[in-house]
Amino acid sequence: MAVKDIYQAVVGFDEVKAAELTRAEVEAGADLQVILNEGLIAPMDEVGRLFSEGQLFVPEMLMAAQAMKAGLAIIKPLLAETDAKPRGTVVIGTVKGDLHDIGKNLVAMMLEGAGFNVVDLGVDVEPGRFASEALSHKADLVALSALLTTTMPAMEETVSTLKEQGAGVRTMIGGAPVTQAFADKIGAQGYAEDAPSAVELARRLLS
Ligand code: B1M
Repeated sequence: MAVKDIYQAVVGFDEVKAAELTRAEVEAGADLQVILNEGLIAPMDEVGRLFSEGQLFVPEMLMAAQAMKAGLAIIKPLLAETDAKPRGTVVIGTVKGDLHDIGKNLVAMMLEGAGFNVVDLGVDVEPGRFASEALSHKADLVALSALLTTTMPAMEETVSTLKEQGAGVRTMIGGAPVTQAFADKIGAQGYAEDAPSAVELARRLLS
């Protein structure tokens, strides 16, 4: 039994095994950062790579993310007791008027798996709420998702509200109808096409 077995459980989409092995490694005294980085974050990078290459699809990525979350749930309370610093805080949500959350949840899980502290506001989130939550959580980045062409204006409104009230927080957007050109037009700092690229972009924006 070793941290690499947790890695294998995550890339093998085995939620139960990922949790059991993480617990066993914690009890055996393994370093929490090693479990996090090598057992839980590294396999999500690999899953993201395989997705980008077209070797894995959304359902598999979701299953891997669930396995990663099962392990993360065990070490998170223990990490909170140490000085472990997250990579940054990301407030994420689907914009006002839009109830689609599958892609947004995937992005949130991948960001969490990559070591970010993620505050998920859910769906149908008002621009003012994004701003107030970003301020109260001292967010480094606000991530907006939209799946409807009719809710793209709410994305623009949210980016403007964040500029007015969000104390300089960076913004990134994504979702099927959204493009880099739209991100440029509304003044968002970044656009990501899918969940793995959202992780890459967040890393870049916060580096
Ligand atoms: Co709706 N729906 N829907 N729907 N729905 C779409 C989006 C639609 C394309 C279907 C169609 O007509 N072909 C269409 C939108 C058309 C348009 O605007 N251009 C549509 C419509 C019209 C509607 C309703 C208006 C239908 C009606 O009631 N008449 C209604 C609107 C409700 C509302 O939001 N106010 C509606 C309702 C629903 C359900 C509730 C039934 C359900 C949502 C359930 C849920 O999310 N919990 C639903 C679903 C499931 C879909 C489809 C079938 C699938 C969406 C999905 O989950 N895809 C969708 C058609 C389709 O896409 N084939 C459709 C899987 C998911 C993993 O992909 O969300 O694209 P996606 O996320 C990707 C990327 O976009 C990206 O990463 C993810 C993967 O890596 N990404 C980000 C997403 N957010 C990101 C954020 C980032 C970065 C990347 O950074 C912040």
